[in-house]
Amino acid sequence: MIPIDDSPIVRDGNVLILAMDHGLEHGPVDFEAVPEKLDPATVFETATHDAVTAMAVQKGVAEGYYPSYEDDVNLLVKLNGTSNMWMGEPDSAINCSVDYAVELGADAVGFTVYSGSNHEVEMFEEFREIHEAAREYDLPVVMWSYPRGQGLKNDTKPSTISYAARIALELGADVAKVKYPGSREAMAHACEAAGDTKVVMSGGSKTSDYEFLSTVESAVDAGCEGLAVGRNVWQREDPTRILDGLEKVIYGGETADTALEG
Ligand code: FBP
Repeated sequence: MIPIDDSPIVRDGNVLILAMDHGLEHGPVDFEAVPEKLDPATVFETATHDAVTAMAVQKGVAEGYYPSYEDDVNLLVKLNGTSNMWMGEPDSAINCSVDYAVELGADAVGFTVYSGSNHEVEMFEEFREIHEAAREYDLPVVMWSYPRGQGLKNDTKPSTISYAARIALELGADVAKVKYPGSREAMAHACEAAGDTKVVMSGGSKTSDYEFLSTVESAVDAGCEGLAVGRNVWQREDPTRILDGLEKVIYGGETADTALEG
């Protein structure tokens, strides 16, 4: 972990990553209710909102679409990813090198680690390689820290999320992206476990404006430094409205109630 407060992906100590790697991770089904969002340019447009500090995409989307947005959006290139078309212990193929991410204009890199999977050993080793390569370029490293596998019955239980946050610190991640463990107290413990590694909450499937902002409020209050979100922003009819609200909660310290008033 290195200090990243001067990085472009950080605003006032906080991070708001707009993730759009779902076409790989989940498939086009995530775009069924919002078919126009199948065009990555529409989500890059959303990422020009001031609240967003980086847009997370896979290499192919970065290659094709980032050149038109490089002046207005910071880029986080996800270095591994997987489809959900196969069965077995969780794993994720490395599909982009740090060197190539830099060529694409990356301001940060992201990597999924499925701790608890039977592939954990290999994933930890792969993380070591990308982490040390990223250090050569002073690029922040964001770990999608997702305990998952046949030995884990509940991947959002408080002790599991605290463990996920700690693993990110131990392995050198600058930002740990973890799921919400269900309560402010549990999230506070996870943030403590992460030490100086920034913890951001994972957005999850779409909920109502109020429910989503309330959870973000609770996470920020617990010590999270922001959010990495996809569906809860770009699956909405009006992504700008929810980003306005997130800006108030994350950077302005407002409650969900006041953030939704304006
Ligand atoms: P969401 O906010 O839409 O959950 O996106 C965050 C994210 O981590 C994406 O980067 C990724 O595609 C997806 O969730 C993975 O979801 P899961 O593995 O939990 O199905």
